This record gives sequence, structure tokens and C-alpha cells, in this order.
Amino acid sequence: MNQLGRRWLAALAIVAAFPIALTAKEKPEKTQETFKLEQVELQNAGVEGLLEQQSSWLTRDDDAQVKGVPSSKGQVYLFTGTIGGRDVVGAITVNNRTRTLHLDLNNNGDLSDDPPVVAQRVKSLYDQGWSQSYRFGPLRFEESQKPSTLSGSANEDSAAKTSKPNQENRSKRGLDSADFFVEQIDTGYLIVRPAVCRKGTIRVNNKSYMTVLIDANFNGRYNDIGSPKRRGAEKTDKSDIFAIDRNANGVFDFDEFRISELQPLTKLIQFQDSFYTVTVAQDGSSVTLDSQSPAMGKLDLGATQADLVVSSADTGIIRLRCAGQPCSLPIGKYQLQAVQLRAMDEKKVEWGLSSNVIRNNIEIAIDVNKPATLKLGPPLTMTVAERSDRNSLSGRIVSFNVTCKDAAGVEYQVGATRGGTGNRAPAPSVKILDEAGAILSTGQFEYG
Ligand SMILES: [Ca+2]
Ligand SMILES: [Ca+2]
Ligand SMILES: [Ca+2]
Repeated sequence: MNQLGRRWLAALAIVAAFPIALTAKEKPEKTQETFKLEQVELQNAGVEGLLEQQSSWLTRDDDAQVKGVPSSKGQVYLFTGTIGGRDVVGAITVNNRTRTLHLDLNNNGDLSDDPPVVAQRVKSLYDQGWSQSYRFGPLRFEESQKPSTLSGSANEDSAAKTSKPNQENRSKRGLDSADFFVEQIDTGYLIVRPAVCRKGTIRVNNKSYMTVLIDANFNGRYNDIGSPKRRGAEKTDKSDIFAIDRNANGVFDFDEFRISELQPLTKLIQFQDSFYTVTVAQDGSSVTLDSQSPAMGKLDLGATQADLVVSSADTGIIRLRCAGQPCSLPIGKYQLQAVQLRAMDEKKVEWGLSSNVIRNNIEIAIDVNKPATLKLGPPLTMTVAERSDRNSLSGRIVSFNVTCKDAAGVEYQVGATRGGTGNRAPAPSVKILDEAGAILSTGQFEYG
């Protein structure tokens, strides 16, 4: 072999060695860690405000089909809804100042065999702030079991099933995981929420994050897996909730995409750019995170640069930054949840354009063999849509708004952010021209 040939071989050897070294370094060390969670009353867990959006509601339904509606000298209101996958019916009677709830806890379509529960006036924290509400409970669905009896003998199981919920005994021995409260703020609906949850701290890469588990389907177990829902999609509540204070700001809130830190429990989660399988003890006393390296595929946005939020039933919510070249995602089928387009101007200032709630179902299938493509970004189409017309004393007012859609049909907030710091560019203005192009009127949009 001549000298040139040897040099080539040496170069090849270096090139071949590098990817191996890089892969070995990038791959996170396989770790498994279990964190203990304590039972706390849900109202002390700091999740109430966000949970309202994900909690179960019963709505006023005076035509509900149900037997055994209590008779009352005062008013009787009927309510129906779905709680943890069950169709539930209930009635509230109002006599003078006493409100009483009859909820079909044994799901037989008959309220005459359910114990009446008298309301207490309490202060509750919901999205709008503190308010006075009527609280009923704690209550429990008849088929829900205490975690302590789940792994117990058959005798214990049947004892748990046949024992009627007894409010007085319950308050003496304390709340447990299958208990829930019903709250009424308004006559139009009832809010149903667990009485307790599990709270603790997980540690990832030497940093602590507050975490909460919620038995959101009210069956007394904390390990029911679900899948994240698209924002604006109808929620189902057959799974439990795993909340992590991802931005470590001490409260459960939303990220910049308005994605809640309360998410349905999924088998896998992305956290701090790594993946973990999540194993929850049935009684919620612990959560185990196990670092994973799932098989990855590629998503190709072409030249478009964007931050994306996608979700799947297996992986939960995934955030990824695509910088003009294909980016990596675990193999799977995803729904697009949110987009922020990014672009650099000639002065190297970054501009961003954030998506509105994505109402159309945009699916992304990632497989090993070839990159999936998604045509996000330009060309953007602006559409002026007349919203409503109304008459005022000064004449007829026509109101309209502008929507901005990209090539994939994703709708964006009109008005870009500049410098990546959330500074909004000047709000768009409007000019109304006549057929000859003369300006008839100019103005600003009412909502920016
Ligand atoms: Ca009943
Ligand atoms: Ca559950
Ligand atoms: Ca937070």
C-alpha cells in the first residue's frame, strides 16, 4: 500500500471511531430511581386551579332518565355527565338554605338507594380565583376499592364491595384514595374532584421537581394509563394524571405553548431532553423513572425552523426544536399540538410566530426507514373573515378578523414576536380601500 492509501485508511479509521464515541457519550446512563409520594388532601396540593380544566363535570339536565328522584318542598335539579368513564346521574334538592345531593353511586339508575349528602359552604380555589362553593362529600363509587384491599384476599374484597359508603365513619378514619368531593358554584353544573392525591419530589440530573399523582378516573388506583388530548379536543377522563412542575417554579402552570403541567399518565415521558418509562405503584405511594433510549426516526420540516409540541399515547407530550435539518423523534404516531415558527432577519434578530389551538388533526408517523415530512411554515395565507355585524346608534358596524394559515393548515396568531423574548411586533393595522384604491378608512384591530 502506498503512503496516500495509508493516510486514507487512517482518516477512515478516525471517522469510523468518532460516531461510536459520540453515540456512547450521548446515550444517557441507564438509571432507575424510585421516588416516594405522600398522600395529601387535593386542596393542599396546588393543582386545583389547573385540575378544573381536567376535572369531571355534571351538567344540569332536567330531563334526565332516572328513578327515585327525591321529593322536596323546594327545588329539585337533575344533573348528568361522565365521571371516569361512568355515566352518572344525580339530583340536588334545595330546601330553605339546605342543599342535599343524591348521587347514583351504585350506578343502577335509581337515586332512592343512595345516601343523601348535605352540603357544606367552603372556599374553593379555581381558575378564576377563590370562590364560595357548596361541597358534598366525601363520596365513593360503589365499585371503587381502597388500595389496601386491591391486593388483599377475596374476603376483604367482597367486604369492601358490600360495605355501604358511610360518611360519618369516613371522616373519622380520614380520607382515602377512592373518595371524592362534588362541588357546586353555580346551579348549572357540578364539579367532581378527588378528595386526596399523592405528592412528592422527583430528582432528575441533581435537580428536584415537585410532582403529583391524581386518581382522575376515581377508581382508587393511581396507575391508569391514558393519552394526551389535543388542546380543544373533547376530554376523556379514563386515565390518571401525573403532574410535574417542569419549569421548577414551585407552581403547576402552563408552558409557553399553553401546555399544562398536568398530563394524563403515560408509559413514557420526555423530561429534560431524555426519555423515561414511568411506573406508578397502584396505591400511588411511589413513582419509578427508568431512563430509556427508544428507537428513533426523523422528522423533516425542510428549511423551516420551528419549535414543536407533539404527542402520542405511548410517549406523552414531546417538545422538539427543528433547526433547518431533520430532527429526531421516537418511532410512533403523533398528533401535532403546537408550533412556533422561527426565522432570522438580515440583522440576525429572531422572529417567532405561534400557532393558535390546532383544530385540524395533523398526524405525523415516524418510522425507522425514512424521515417523515411536514410542510409547516411559508407560504402563509392571510384571510379576512367577517365575524359579525351589529348596529349601533352611529350606524352599522362590520367587524372582521384576520387569520393566518401556513402550508400545513396550521393557524397562527397574527402578530409575530421579535428577539425570542416575547416582544410583539407592532400590531397589524387595517386600511379600507375603495375600488379605485383610495383609502376610505384606517384603523387598528380591537384585540391587537
Ligand atoms: Ca343508585
Ligand atoms: Ca385511577
Ligand atoms: Ca411550573
